[in-house]
Amino acid sequence: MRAFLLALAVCLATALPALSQSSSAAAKNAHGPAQVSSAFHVQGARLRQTLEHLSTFGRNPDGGVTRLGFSAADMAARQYVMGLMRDAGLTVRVDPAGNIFGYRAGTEKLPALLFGSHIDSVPHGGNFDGDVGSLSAIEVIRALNDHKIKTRHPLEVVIWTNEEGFHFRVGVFGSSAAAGTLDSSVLNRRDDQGLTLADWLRKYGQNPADIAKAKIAPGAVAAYVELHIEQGAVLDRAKIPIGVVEGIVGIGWWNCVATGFANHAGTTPMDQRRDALVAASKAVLAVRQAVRAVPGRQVGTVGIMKVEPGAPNIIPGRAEFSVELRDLDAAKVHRIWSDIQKRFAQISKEENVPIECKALDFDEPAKANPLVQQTIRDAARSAGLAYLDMPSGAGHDAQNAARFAPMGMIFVPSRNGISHSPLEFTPWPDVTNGAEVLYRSILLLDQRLNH
Ligand code: HGY
Ligand code: MN
Ligand code: MN
Repeated sequence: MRAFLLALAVCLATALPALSQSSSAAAKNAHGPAQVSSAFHVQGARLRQTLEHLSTFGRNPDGGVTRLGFSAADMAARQYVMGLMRDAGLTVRVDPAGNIFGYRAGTEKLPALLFGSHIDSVPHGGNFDGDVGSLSAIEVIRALNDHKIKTRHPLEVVIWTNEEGFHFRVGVFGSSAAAGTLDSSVLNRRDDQGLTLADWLRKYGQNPADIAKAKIAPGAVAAYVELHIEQGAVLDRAKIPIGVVEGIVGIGWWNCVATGFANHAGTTPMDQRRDALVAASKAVLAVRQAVRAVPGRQVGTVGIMKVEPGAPNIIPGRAEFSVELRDLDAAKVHRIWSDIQKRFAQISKEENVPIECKALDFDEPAKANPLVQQTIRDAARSAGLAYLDMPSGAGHDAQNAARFAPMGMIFVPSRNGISHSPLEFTPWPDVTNGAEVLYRSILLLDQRLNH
């Protein structure tokens, strides 16, 4: 993440024509505190109250949540969020992938402006990842209602299904279905309870056979905007309230199995072992070496390691582990994966332990649309908020939305850059700032887009 700092550009110089609500006191100093120069439209206290309530679904004793996509906690949270949408006057529908849409009519026959995020979490996650963008989108609708503002474009709030993808190892599931890139064979994957993804879709009231109908045709959406916490420390360190995302990394997931031979740990001499964990351990280091072997901001992680049979006095016979690679350049991810496979082949030879890997998921990287980015900058400026252009090292549903609509993302700071942790925190004023920039971005896009 530190490397990201090198790529940052402070972008305050170029102003587009002023907005109707804009103030002349727009932020001039990217490092200064937010100068709120014009009245905010969203209500921070109301938004916070809904975020705090959402955090009760799947809450862990340590304060964070485990609200996996396709779980009882997620189901209950979805009901709560659908209730908030209806209370805000939205017409709610759920698509065959379980994505929730809340519709508000426009005054002209135009495609909808779509905005939202996700409410599922990683295991032992926090209360801001996804939640902020989801509930801010609903707050934007409430604020428009408060101010009796009608838009030309219809507005649609979206809550995507199973963004984190821990369950069934398929990240950005719902938005992949919307982009038409979902490999439908994932519907047959089975979880620890013996249920398939298709079974869970049925529990969510959907017919898995209809999954292809979740696809959104290019042109059917005027633009997609997602507000999200940064999940890194760039904004927090620089004390800048708003990030304007330039692009989102591509993410590849693989599952690998090292197959050795389980045997007595006391009687098998050291030179006669086929230790699956030793091979897998070398593989973990090989991933790091391959990722570091080329210059750039790419990252690679082994986050899961399961060892069998798992006893102090048995040589491990099987080790199953994950590999994750990320970069803004998909080709680079694939090149590094090729290098890793060569290294694994060498380790297999050295340890006499075959290592076999299967591709589980690949989320293509995506660039934000220049007009949407500029609109977000203008929205931030009009609210008196300094901003920074930056890449996203985390994956988001927005990267799928970019396949069917011009896409942009708004980031708000994550304290100390901590995320996917119960310690994840975004100060409440920063949450409000993000929601206000979303509000203003939507209204500006409504003015600027004629399709
Ligand atoms: O894993 C990710 O990057 C995201 O938070 N889903
Ligand atoms: Mn996440
Ligand atoms: Mn997220």
